[in-house]
Amino acid sequence: MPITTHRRACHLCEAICGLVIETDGDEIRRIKGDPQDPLSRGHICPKAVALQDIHTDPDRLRRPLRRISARGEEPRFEEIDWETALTLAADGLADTVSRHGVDSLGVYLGNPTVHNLGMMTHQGALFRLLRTRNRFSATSVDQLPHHLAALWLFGHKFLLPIPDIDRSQYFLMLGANPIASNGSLWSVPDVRRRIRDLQSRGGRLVVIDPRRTETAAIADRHHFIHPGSDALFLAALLHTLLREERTGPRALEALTEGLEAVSEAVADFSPEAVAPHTGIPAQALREIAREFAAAEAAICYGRMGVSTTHFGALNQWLIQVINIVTGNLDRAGGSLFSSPAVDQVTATGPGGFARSHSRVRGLPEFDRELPVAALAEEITTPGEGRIRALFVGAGNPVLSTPNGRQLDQALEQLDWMVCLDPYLNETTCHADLILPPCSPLESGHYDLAFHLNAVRNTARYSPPVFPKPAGSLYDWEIFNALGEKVAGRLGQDWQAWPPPEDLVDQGLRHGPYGAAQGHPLGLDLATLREHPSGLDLGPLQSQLPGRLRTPDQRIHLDHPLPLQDLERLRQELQAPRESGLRLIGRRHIRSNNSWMHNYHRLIKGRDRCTLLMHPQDMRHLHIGDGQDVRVSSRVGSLTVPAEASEDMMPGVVSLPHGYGHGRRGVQLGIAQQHAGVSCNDLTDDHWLDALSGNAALNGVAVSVAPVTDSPSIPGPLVGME
Ligand SMILES: Nc1nc2c(c(=O)[nH]1)N[C@H]1C(S)=C(S)[C@@H](COP(=O)(O)OP(=O)(O)OC[C@H]3O[C@@H](n4cnc5c(=O)[nH]c(N)nc54)[C@H](O)[C@@H]3O)O[C@H]1N2
Ligand SMILES: Nc1nc2c(c(=O)[nH]1)N[C@H]1C(S)=C(S)[C@@H](COP(=O)(O)OP(=O)(O)OC[C@H]3O[C@@H](n4cnc5c(=O)[nH]c(N)nc54)[C@H](O)[C@@H]3O)O[C@H]1N2
Ligand code: SF4
Ligand SMILES: [Mo]
Repeated sequence: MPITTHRRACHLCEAICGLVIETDGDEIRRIKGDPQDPLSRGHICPKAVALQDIHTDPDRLRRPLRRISARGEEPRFEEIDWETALTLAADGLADTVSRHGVDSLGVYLGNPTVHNLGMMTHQGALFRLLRTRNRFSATSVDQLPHHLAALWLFGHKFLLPIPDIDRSQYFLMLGANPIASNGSLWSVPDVRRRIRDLQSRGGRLVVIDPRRTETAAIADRHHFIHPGSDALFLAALLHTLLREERTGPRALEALTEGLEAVSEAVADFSPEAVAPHTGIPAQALREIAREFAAAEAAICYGRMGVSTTHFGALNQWLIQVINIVTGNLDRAGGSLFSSPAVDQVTATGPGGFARSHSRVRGLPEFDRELPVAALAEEITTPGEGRIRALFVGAGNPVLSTPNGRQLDQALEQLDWMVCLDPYLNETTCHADLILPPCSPLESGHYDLAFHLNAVRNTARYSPPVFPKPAGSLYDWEIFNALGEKVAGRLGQDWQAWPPPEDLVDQGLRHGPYGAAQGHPLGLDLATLREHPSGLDLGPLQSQLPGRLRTPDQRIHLDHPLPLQDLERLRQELQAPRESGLRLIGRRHIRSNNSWMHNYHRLIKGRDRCTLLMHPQDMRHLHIGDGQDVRVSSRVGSLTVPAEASEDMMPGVVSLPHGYGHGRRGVQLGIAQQHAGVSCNDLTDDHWLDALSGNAALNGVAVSVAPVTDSPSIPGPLVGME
């Protein structure tokens, strides 16, 4: 057969790289970067080939599964046909809400939801029908603080300022490792080259991280910081900028209000006062403040390492206030809002916060979702509104949420559970039904989420590479079928949603480049299809005040919630810093959260699920390199090999998340050979950002002790504590 060339955006991470995929019949021959893609310009990472491995993986489910063993027993499943599966699923959902009320159904949606067009467009309708308040997602173990800061400052949860690295001169980066992650809330393919370009223009990258990461290694300067102390560092940075009057230029002043209140609130946070807490000398902080203010254009950006700490929301708010007061918001080379072709800012509501609270612990909702740290207790605590049945879509919360072991056990107390997922894994093995969508390469793709966060305005539609095999369903078809059946059971009206492509077409027509907006491009899906490598819509532009969604189109710096949280931070400043080891996470370029360990090409090589420790801490605790150690936190303990690393800050240990595949019932042949342990068996469902309810996955207090009496156990048994 002749070779066919397909062009497609990779949906696996936020970088949305353009790919050229060569196929021969139903086989993939080659996957390489698409040099014509205006955003990624030919860049790809090693995970791109995993698209092929996902597609051919024998463990990927092709037919729905029904559980045939009782709860508490070793999970066993049988394949069933789609009609039976959808009927059973709809019956389960409808029965739950009609017998026990809408809140007895819990919903958790995981990270791949936002990387999947059909899930983005079609999940909402089903859950509007079911009306439960017990909705959860990966947002509250991730980017919740960014949405809150955006809501408080700019009036819309999706108004996230994007670091304009390509035109910047100074980049202050806290708690992010884009060389491994390829960027987050910042779609920035080929970030290594962009950093190199920044440096060759005479610009500088300064990284603040408790580990000398792959990104820190290429930075102009790196400072270790005690985990969880960034809010003190940022408050002192703001304090210094304001005291030394290093604010300006004036452009934003006319748009902002409430600076005096902020100035007062950070008065106590001098560089000298915070230094013992952060570990960063006062002089170094002052230098950063001066360089940042003096740079022609500067960026302050922070990601997981500051979001998932006990001051996550305050961190993200402080970061944007620093960008605003130095005049770096809405400025080329600073941070700007994007203008995506399908604009989620105009298409969705602004989001709201703390309008209701979780039943058991009273944690605040955000955008009608509750913090996932509360999921287990909402299942296990008796009373009105207890979650009895659970829908999980594209998520693996047993491995990805704090105190995952507790959730693992809680899931066994459910009456019923259904998962929309292509794998039988640590979470889905608890389900009564698993509904597997077809392979991603059999679906069309338009990235509704990540064009919004990209360093350049571009748009790209990817048609399916392979036709959908007979007897399989897209994620969106599953949602439509469930909606119809559930509505029938509940006696409610239902209208099937059109295919995602139709919705993208409408979104493009009504977006900023669409005919409905009178734009000369008159963009629609047909036009976009004529540009298989994507359409370049230009660099990010200044858009203030027009883009703001605050009622008066001004930025109010004195929002009461972050200002009150500075009071909580002040208490931290006054207390002595607690001693003891702190646990942080890490990511690796060849992995992606919990679900990409089943591909030989990515997982091969040396064990990556190790506890990195500074040699000084290891000597002190009598731990040898490679020796098994017992790591314990308030909620649990596990055994893992220790690995000596001079790149760790002394007093800090690092373990990646997403491992722990050696549990019973899992059907991931390759991942089980590299099972590792789950970092979230140590993270604490009660160690949160008190303001937002976001999980504090970083900075968890742990103790580490050598395991002397047991030799290291190879293979899957390691995870089975
Ligand atoms: N300790 C610690 N924990 C963390 C983090 C950390 O840094 N440290 N990071 C957190 C972050 S940022 C995130 S985003 C979360 C992720 O948390 P989750 O989203 O809960 O977990 P994932 O590992 O992304 O699991 C994705 C699931 O989706 C399935 N899937 C993949 N593609 C598709 C698809 O196209 N359709 C459907 N229906 N299913 C699909 C996979 O089989 C898998 O079961 O983890 C969080 N947990
Ligand atoms: N290869 C790969 N790519 C991915 C993913 C993946 O799992 N693997 N996951 C994707 C997802 S869902 C997300 S959300 C993004 C995340 O993207 P990033 O946030 O860029 O990735 P992380 O590696 O989590 O980076 C967090 C950094 O914070 C540091 N850190 C920990 N605690 C602290 C602290 O208290 N203060 C400071 N200043 N730093 C701290 C850690 O050492 C780490 O270097 O990556 C995405 N891309
Ligand atoms: S960087 Fe992300 S989007 Fe690009 S090829 Fe790798 S996984 Fe795909
Ligand atoms: Mo994430």
